[in-house]
Amino acid sequence: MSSLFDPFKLKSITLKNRIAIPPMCQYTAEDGLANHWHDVHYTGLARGGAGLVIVEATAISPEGRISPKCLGIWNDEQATALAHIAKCIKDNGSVAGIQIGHAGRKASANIPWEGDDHISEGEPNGWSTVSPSAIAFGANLPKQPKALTLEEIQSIKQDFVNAAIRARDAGFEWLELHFAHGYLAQSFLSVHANQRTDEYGGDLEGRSRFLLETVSEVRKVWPEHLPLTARLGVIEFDGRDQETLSEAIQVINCMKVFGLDFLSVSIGFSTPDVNIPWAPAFMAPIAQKIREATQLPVSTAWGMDNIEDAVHAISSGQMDLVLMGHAHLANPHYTYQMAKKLGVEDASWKTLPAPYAHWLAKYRG
Ligand code: FNR
Ligand code: XEN
Repeated sequence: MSSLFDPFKLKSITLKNRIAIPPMCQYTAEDGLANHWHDVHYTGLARGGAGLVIVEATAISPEGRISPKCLGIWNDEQATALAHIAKCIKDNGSVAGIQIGHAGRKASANIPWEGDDHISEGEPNGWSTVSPSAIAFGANLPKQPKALTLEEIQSIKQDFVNAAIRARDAGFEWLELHFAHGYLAQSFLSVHANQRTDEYGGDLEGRSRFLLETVSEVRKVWPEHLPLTARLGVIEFDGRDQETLSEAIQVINCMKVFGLDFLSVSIGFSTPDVNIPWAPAFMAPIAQKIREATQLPVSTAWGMDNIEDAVHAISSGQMDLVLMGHAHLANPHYTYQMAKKLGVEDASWKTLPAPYAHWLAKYRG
């Protein structure tokens, strides 16, 4: 059995421990461009010691941004700024990952601290949204999206491929396709959002086609020796959980055939009518189920925010990596502090308190 601070190897990449920081939007970009905030933020996260730092949801097209302040990777200027972030992460001892995605019918939203709702029609910083079908998410996101044409679907797949090429050339070594949280790809899979009657809707084969084709096309440009991963909502907590989980397992097994190396297990968020059983580590047994049913290495987040649950998740074989999000937002050195508690030393933490305390003890007696 593995321990939290054991290395994790996938393809040619070795993470120095089993702790990963999941993608978390910073809502501080202009025109999709990363800036000094992102450099400092991601440097700090890497410096704190996690084996993997995954850069926030980065849009494959302007319309694919969740908000006007989200990162983008649809042009070369953006890719250059992202290359600097990848270097910041690597120079500070972590593997640099990035999540690429399209927000679909949840796009064109105000940033959380300005409402987290759709930007009204006609406002200069908003745009019209797209989805498999013309069905709004509802609740805080009422905008009715336009149903994608077959031609537009092909073009969005190509946007994913172009983004993967830019991520590769920018120096990222771990690519995560955003197939979760009610954004475009998850919407194709979900009956809540997809009522199409053509080959991209209907039965599971139709609803999973966009996801499988995207994995397959991206795999052709993403280097074979680097991990290709996806974040997928495998459960909605909408009362249809057995069916949704069973469908997810079938789709993940197909994605594996098309070249997926790892799955970040998450929640669908395709409908506001859910009853999520919030509790510490509540997604861990679901991640384990996916791991056992697909034989893919997996991670999950959602309340994995204390050392006991993190240690247990890895040592009991529930998952291969633990995603610890807001714990690292509150304290970028959270990994380092867990290591200290467990008595793990890491030479790369040379300016952090533990070695410094050692030096003080030596010279002060
Ligand atoms: C998120 N989350 C998220 N998820 C994702 O797949 N892409 C993203 O860009 C974001 N952005 C984001 C921003 C902020 C501010 C938060 C708090 C969360 C979800 C995140 O990755 C994670 O799943 C949740 O935070 C739950 O994990 P923790 O925080 O309980 O460890
Ligand atoms: C549906 C909300 C799940 C948590 N969040 C996920 C985000 C950004 C907002 C918060 C994401 O996946 N980009």
